[in-house]
Amino acid sequence: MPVPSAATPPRLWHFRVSHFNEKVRWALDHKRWPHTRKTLIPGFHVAAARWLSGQNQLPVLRVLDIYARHRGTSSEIGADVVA
Ligand SMILES: N[C@@H](CCC(=O)N[C@@H](CS)C(=O)NCC(=O)O)C(=O)O
Repeated sequence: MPVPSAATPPRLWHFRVSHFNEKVRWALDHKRWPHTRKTLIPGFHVAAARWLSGQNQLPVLRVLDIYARHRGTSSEIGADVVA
């Protein structure tokens, strides 16, 4: 995946403490992708996760300028970022 523009950086919706979420933070940091982060609280995350991605789990990386859609699993996100 090409590096997204800094004008519309991807937004990572995540839990601060979670290995799935850490995997994606690591991939973003490793590739030095400009991005913003929104930390959610477990239990209160469901509405946002569902609205963003149609499922209940985090992390979700919102990459509007590339795919104009939302990505779901940490494995998909990590593979895209490090590709
Ligand atoms: N296969 C998913 C699993 C993600 C996952 O299990 N996330 C947990 C946090 S570690 C979660 O969001 N749990 C809350 C829920 O299922 O409502 C991925 O790799 O992203």
